Amino acid sequence: MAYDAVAPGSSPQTDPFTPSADSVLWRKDFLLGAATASYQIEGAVDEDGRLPSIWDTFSATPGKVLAGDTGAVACDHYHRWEGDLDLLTRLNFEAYRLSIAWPRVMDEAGRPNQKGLDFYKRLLGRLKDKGLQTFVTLYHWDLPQHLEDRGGWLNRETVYRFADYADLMSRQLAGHVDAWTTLNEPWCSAFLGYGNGHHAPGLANVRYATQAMHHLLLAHGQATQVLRTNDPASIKGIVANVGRGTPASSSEADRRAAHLFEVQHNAWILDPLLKGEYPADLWALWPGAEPLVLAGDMQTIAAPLDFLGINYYFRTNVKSDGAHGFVDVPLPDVERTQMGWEVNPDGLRDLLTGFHGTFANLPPIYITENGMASDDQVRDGRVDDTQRISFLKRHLAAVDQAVKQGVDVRGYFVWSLLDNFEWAFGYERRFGVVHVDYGTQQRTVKRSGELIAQFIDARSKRD
Ligand code: IFM
Repeated sequence: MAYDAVAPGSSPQTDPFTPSADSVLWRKDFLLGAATASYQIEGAVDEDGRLPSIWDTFSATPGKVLAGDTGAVACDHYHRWEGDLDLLTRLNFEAYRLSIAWPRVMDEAGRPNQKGLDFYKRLLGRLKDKGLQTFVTLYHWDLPQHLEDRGGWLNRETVYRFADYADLMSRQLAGHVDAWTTLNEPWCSAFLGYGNGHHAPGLANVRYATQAMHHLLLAHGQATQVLRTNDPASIKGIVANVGRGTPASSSEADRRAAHLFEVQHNAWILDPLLKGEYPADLWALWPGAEPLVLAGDMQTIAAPLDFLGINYYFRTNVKSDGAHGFVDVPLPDVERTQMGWEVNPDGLRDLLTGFHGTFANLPPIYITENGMASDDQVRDGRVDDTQRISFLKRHLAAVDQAVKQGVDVRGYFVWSLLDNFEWAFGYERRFGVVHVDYGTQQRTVKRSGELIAQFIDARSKRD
């Protein structure tokens, strides 16, 4: 399949990555980085005082993760972090987005675990020495298991424990962090974790999902206040995964279904953060599933953000389920990734311009994740990830179009630096711009990584 319009005689594998001359990508202050997350790369799950997380428990439960994979070793980044940070500089990235494993840095009584803290101090110190900007996420899904044993995100106590954790981290790491993000993708934590059970902790009840979401957002709001006090020099935000829903037909019912899809995926998170209220249509979709909200909660949740992180992967075509919901109707003959996700760069542009039109107080945006999985193989020491190269070019062009339509997008992080543990899909799905051989832990820069490196180098040399 051809993924890109290419000049005769050229090939998308070898074409340099060259955005249009007037693209925002040429602006030297448009940050280009790569992202990872603790449980997906670190391994070393029982070293130096790290406690079990809900993902250790979930992945050890038969049937929950493809092929029975777990994050016990992952990319062994806990031991190989120096080489991995060298890859970032080899690829000329200007920023790195990582997450901290909460169970690595605090014990059950909330006391600091010095060895875990030292790991992140060394890592962030090295990134600063290398001149990279650091985007640090406090919660990318690895909740300490002892908190889940007390109800996890269904228990309001977890909100207060998260604020304590934010307090510890921002006291310890102030000066090492350019941008804090409280949560990565609360939709996944709440809906996949508590609503349909596809992710840890594996509970399946929509009422749980809405209560978990409320507590996650409240934890974000409380943590943001703490971060502002302890580390005033950094910027603070949250990362939302957003979904584009399009109607399967022009019927009123299908257009309503597409609207409800976006309410469930986007407004459920963005409305409380940016308007201080849950979208009323969410309760049309899920009657009677309103969470318990205490006085003052919504004000805490809606405290101003310095930036909003947006993660975007695919578009979903939906139709009415004949009642008050929607069902997916995957389009035939469209380009898809190894995940089966539809490739649709326009969806990213349309969501960004839509948010810009909807929210008067939309903060500056960073695309904190975008990328795709493919079944990449090393052949003769090379990985020609043709589809990824084309995917990245087209999504970056979509970001540029959104900027030209007035959206304040300040940077872009590819997901991911390394192939890694893709949650319920284990190690089969490869998202990295660097290939990882899980048998030997050998890293091989893919062609996409080489082309990104060439572009950033060329940009740095432009007047
Ligand atoms: O791997 C995940 C990441 O942890 C969160 N955002 C989506 C990615 C791809 O599924």
